[in-house]
Amino acid sequence: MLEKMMQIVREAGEMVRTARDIEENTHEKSNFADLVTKYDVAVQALVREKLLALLPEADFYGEEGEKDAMTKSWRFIVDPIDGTTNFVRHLHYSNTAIALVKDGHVEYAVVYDPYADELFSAQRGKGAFCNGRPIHVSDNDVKHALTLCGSTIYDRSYTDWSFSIMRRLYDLGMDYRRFGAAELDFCQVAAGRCEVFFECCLNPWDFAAGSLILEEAGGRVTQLDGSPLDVSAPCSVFATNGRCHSALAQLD
Ligand code: LIP
Repeated sequence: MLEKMMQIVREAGEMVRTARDIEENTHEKSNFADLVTKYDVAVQALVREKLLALLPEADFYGEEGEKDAMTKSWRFIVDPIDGTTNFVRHLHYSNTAIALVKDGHVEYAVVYDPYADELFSAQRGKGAFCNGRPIHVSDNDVKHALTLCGSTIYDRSYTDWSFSIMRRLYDLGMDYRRFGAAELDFCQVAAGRCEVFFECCLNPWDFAAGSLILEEAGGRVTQLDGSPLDVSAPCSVFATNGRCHSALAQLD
């Protein structure tokens, strides 16, 4: 199953990498910061067709368009282009993310960055990989932690909370970055390149795949109040290399 998901996400990535006339085919969804392009829709259609051919008995829950009622044990959770704004603005930090969930637990995950040609993958209990090579979180402490921030740009009611957490993490750690594609941010922590990623509210397609990859790389993922993630609904995310988690707990 994982190998076939990797083939599908690579095919999706090639559509993203070779996209043309992006700006002309971009529209607003819920507000000016919530964008969708014809490529988001096309990539999701391609991925949906191939994944349901692979596992017809699964639900499909993608960012764009109609979402299946979640009635089955198996469910694909897909972000066809995570980092859509980066994609539209030619800031090459976007990915396609696919998680396969069974009874609410992510069992398989792939996240592919076509610009860097980095395919992150994990199967529960079998470790995390980047292009087939094992990856593991860093052992850096809080003082040496690089934090990746999310800003929940689609709902400005989270702005004060987001910047309050960013300031507290900045004061305790080394520095912060804001890259704009959550699933890839999880993978940077999993690969040991950064130590923390947080966002005050994310949809399941923005965290389901990355959360398994990070856990399988030795990291820890909770909501900001320390409770488990819920892949059936939007929630906050607090993802670390493990060593930094308890030191930074109670950020909510
Ligand atoms: C994006 C996330 C990002 C978040 C944005 C947006 P999209 O996903 O990856 O972390 O801050 O609001 O949700 O919409 O580009 O797939």
